[in-house]
Amino acid sequence: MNEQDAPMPQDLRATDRRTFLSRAAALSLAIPGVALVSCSTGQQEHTDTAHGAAGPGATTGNRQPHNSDSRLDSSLLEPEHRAGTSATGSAAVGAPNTTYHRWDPTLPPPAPGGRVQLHWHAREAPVRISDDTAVAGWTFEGDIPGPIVHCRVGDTVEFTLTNDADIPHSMDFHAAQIDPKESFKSVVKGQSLTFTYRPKHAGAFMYHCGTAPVLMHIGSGMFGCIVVSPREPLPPAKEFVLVQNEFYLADAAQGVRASDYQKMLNTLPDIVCFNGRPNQYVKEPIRVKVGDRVRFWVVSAGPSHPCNFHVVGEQFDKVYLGAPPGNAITGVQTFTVAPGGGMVFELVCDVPGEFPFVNHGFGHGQKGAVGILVVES
Ligand SMILES: [Cu+2]
Repeated sequence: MNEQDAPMPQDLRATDRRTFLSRAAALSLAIPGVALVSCSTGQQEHTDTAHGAAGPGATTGNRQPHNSDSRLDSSLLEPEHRAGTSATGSAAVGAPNTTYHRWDPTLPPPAPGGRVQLHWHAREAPVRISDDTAVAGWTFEGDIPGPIVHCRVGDTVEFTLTNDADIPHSMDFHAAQIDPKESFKSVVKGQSLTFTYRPKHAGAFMYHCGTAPVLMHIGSGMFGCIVVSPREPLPPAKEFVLVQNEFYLADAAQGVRASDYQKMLNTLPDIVCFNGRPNQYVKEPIRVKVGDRVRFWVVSAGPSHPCNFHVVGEQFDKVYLGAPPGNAITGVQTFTVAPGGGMVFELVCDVPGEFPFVNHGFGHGQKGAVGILVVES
């Protein structure tokens, strides 16, 4: 028997296992199965601590950065669900009767009074993303993406998350500068968590669930966009929000396709799209008039791929790389929005026509990340 075959002493194996899990969880990489082993050891090293506005079920993950706590891993609480997929709880219930709707990309006006109060629910729900496909969604407020939020720099955003789902969820706003261990921590079923922040910079910011494994939670639908406008308004424009995401889907079962964690790890998506529906703005375009300035607030939610944003037959007068009106570059054909990033794209429609807007990484454009901007005379 060589050294590698020798049985590891029980205490050493447990220590190594805990060390590995601690590191994996700290990186939000806890994976189904691995975390289950952690749970079965019965050797938890810290206890839940409720403080702040969190309920007693929320945890601090106090040995780890971020909110990753392997006891709250998505795989733990529903061992009967289809392994490694989003077909949990009510995520697939009623899917055949779920109707399709176009996701309105219009940027709503900023919240009045300098204060945004949001009370959202983390929900499992089927979401129909095309006539022939419903996905088993993990959602904020029942849709993919979650709602658009619009405020101005310096406004107060007061956010409450209530978790209606069996699996823990959380909220991570990229527009916030805040202690993530406190505010972005996981919330268990029936509990709520409130936090408040004031955005420091303007821009298109992603929000998403940050519960481990983050890949699974974003990949199953828990993401969206908060637009932070500068205090001094940008030039008048027709403003739209485009959030690109990928879907990694298992085969249909009972009229629904669940998100597949192993496919997410392989990063070869079935669908890439804007605002949660492949080709939706080809079927029902975005419409403006000649002479309009058009401003796209583009977020790439990933979970793993960028958006190489381009409008066929147009050039961007300006692309704000961040903090508009600062950081503008001009005369741009295509610019890449990183996963987890957001940028602002402006063009002026000088001539009428139908202008496709695409992810110019065409393997992804072909999978649904394409729409049409109709400019009417
Ligand atoms: Cu989540």
